[in-house]
Amino acid sequence: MPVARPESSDSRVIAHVDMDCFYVQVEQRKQPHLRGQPTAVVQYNSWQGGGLIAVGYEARKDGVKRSMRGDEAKKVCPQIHLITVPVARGKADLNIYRNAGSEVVSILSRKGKCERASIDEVYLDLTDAAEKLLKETPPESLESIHEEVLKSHVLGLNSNGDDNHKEIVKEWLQNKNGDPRDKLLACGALIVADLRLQVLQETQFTCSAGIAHNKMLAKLASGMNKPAQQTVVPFSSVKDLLEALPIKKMKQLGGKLGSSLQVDLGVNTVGDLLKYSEEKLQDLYGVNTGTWLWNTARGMNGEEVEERLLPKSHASGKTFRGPSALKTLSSVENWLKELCEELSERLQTDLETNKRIAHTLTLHADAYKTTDTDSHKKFPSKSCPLRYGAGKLLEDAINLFQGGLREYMNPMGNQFCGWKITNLSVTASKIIAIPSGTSSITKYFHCQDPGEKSDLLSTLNDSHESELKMEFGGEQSTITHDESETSFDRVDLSSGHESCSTSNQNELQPKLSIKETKINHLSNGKNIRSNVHKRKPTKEKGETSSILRFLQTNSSQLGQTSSAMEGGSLTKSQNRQTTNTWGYNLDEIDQSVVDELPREIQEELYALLPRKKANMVKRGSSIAHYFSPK
Ligand code: DCP
Repeated sequence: MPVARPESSDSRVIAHVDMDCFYVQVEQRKQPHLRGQPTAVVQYNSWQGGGLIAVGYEARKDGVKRSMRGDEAKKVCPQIHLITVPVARGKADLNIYRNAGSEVVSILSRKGKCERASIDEVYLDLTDAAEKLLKETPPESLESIHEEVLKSHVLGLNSNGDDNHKEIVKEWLQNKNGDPRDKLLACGALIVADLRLQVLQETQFTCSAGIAHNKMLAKLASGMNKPAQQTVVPFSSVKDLLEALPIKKMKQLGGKLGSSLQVDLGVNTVGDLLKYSEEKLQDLYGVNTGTWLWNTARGMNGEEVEERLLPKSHASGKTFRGPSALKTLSSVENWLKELCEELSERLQTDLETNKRIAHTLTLHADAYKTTDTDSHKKFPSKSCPLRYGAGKLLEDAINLFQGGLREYMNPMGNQFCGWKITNLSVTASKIIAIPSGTSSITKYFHCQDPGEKSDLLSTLNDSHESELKMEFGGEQSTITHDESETSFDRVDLSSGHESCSTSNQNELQPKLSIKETKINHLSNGKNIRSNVHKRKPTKEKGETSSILRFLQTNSSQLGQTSSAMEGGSLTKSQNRQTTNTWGYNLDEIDQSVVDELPREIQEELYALLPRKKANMVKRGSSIAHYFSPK
């Protein structure tokens, strides 16, 4: 349900930029001879020539629509070029489109807060840039204005198709006596036109844009004049714009809520909503949605542009139409393997490139029952904490699927047959940047003197290195000891492996019994407080074999491995005397071992592990192997 947010200011300058027939442009850049030719991109699916997912504007002129299949498009436009999306693992591989989207985002983010909203669209908050421009070089002071700005559509100017269009727009842009809010939008139009030209020059892609005082209006406007054009929504034009706008065209009203407004209230346009009081709408749809509807009818929307250049989640999915629907657990597992491998690669790339960690894995499926009248029941989506590595993702995804299937099929009758899966996807979400500059586990690996660099760190380039530099002491990295509560998860080595028992917790664990760690977040200079450990120990103190004690040390004992680790097990007395550091470089640590560590430590390690998993020295598949004598 939509949530109303107070309009933060009606003089913000917000732009929504949307690429034109994006996948087609990406393909045309790859194959320049297709430029100017009717072209469409089709799904990887040979049935009736595959479904169209992007249609170039030349083909649209000939009547080709996205709802068509390749064969139909060929009938309508025999000269059309149909390009099939690249394929990997038996499914569409969208990487080239994602990467092309990233190229565009990196350009559009040059002038203000930038939110990547999808593979080919972004929101920009250009308020500061527009205010600066207005102060320093207001449009009225400009001798000439670029063609691209003059081609803008300004709602309410009634200049479309007019021979004098550019003159009329120029007058509006340079109107000394104009509404101050319009002046800001005029500056926004100049900035956006410039950004769009930069995108064209640097990527060869065209895009369209809407420029308004909020996200909702900007989004509405960007689609009004395509391709390669921009539309401005002055405050004075909002009422007319919304009056005639079909209710279903409004973002968030395309579904059930919009249908209810049509059917239950007879509301057909956004303007029709104006006759309802806020209280009435709240009575009908709840407080939040009621207020949101009331605001929407007036073109008000307080949603902020979030600073986000990277996707919010990663998903890998596949549709199985008609006879290709999946009917057995093993076929589902085979596909989950493909999907999890793809997801794992993308997570790894995100981790290495952007130092971000995903926390939640969700499995979605569409299913129907062949034996049941209850065919409308939805297959439940299931989530769990995300574990890195394709194998672990797969294991968890299979469990989630089976959990969903049990619920879907109603296990009372224990009937698991007669289902078909038509869509399957795995999604990684809650992606969070790893705080850099923390008082870090890395100091426990080779040459861990706070002033020294580890082997790994010294191989990193300067900029990376400065981000990874560890902060010690003072407010920036305060570790609170809490002897009474052991708050890190223990890693239990007893299951089938050598066990290391710890007798003296206070001696061996004080530095790691952290309740709260203040982390100096170097990237934004703010101190953020992280409650790192919440989980309870699973064993009594003194009984637990924990990796953590191997990670506590002081700088004078660096580089030493425990001489007491004979045969992988330690006696109580040996433990008391031991100086325990891990004598391994980070890149010697096997990934499956990292997976056994507490999540907070995993996050740090993943950020540091270089992209050379293949080169990793495999000591063993379990943490226990790291405790044998060196
Ligand atoms: N896309 C897809 N499946 C869909 C819709 C779109 O894979 N059902 C892909 C192909 C599009 C891209 O997403 O090129 C962006 O979708 P848009 O809806 O923005 O449409 P286009 O960019 O293709 O065209 P337009 O110029 O109308 O925005």
